[in-house]
Amino acid sequence: MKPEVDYSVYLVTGRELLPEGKDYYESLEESLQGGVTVVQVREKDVDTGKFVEVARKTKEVCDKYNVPLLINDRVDVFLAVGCAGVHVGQSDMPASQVRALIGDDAILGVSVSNEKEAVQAVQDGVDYVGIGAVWPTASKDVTAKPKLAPSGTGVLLDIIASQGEKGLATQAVAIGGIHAHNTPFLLHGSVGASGKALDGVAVISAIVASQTPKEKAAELRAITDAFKASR
Ligand code: TZP
Ligand code: MG
Repeated sequence: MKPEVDYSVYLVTGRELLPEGKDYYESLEESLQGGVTVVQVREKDVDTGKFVEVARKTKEVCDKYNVPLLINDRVDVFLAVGCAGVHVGQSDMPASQVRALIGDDAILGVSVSNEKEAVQAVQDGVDYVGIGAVWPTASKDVTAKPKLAPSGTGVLLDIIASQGEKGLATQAVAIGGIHAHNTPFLLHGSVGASGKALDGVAVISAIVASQTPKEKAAELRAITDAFKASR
């Protein structure tokens, strides 16, 4: 059975962004206590053995809080760890192939930055799309990938409104430069003519770079909960 995922506060890990002296697993646990609803373990520039080790330990912590874990980029790591699903970008293995490998019971997410990619992702059978980068981010080298330059909220709305009357036919989170101060604007501004809106916000630095990840996660969770209650 496919796990139910609440995308409200979607934490993407980023060990390189931890503040001085803060332990990764401690920060992760605190963020889960604060109300993170789904975690993606994202490791760049580590060997596969290390990725599997970090992902396994991350899963142990997530399991304590019944929070699903997704793996960034790597189907092999997902298979080794046995977690909820995989998230891929536009230059990773194509989503349709990922789906064939991970099966229908796993969660599949894809990063999209325009309508065409979003429509393709839905055709490929994703469970959600990550739309971004919405705003400038220090957590990803977007200059190396000009396509990922911050799009602002206009493109986000185009994507939410795509696919006709009902709007985008999958769940959606936004990513890139999202913090508590701009989240209410982002969520309320995401409501399309069809009523379709963002299902959550994905963040790295807003939580990971903080000395108080529990408070940061709780703040985001209060905002997403209030938004959902208002609809
Ligand atoms: N994809 C688009 S922007 C981004 C990723 C992984 C980084 C988001 O990080 P932050 O710190 O929340 O801006
Ligand atoms: Mg990727």
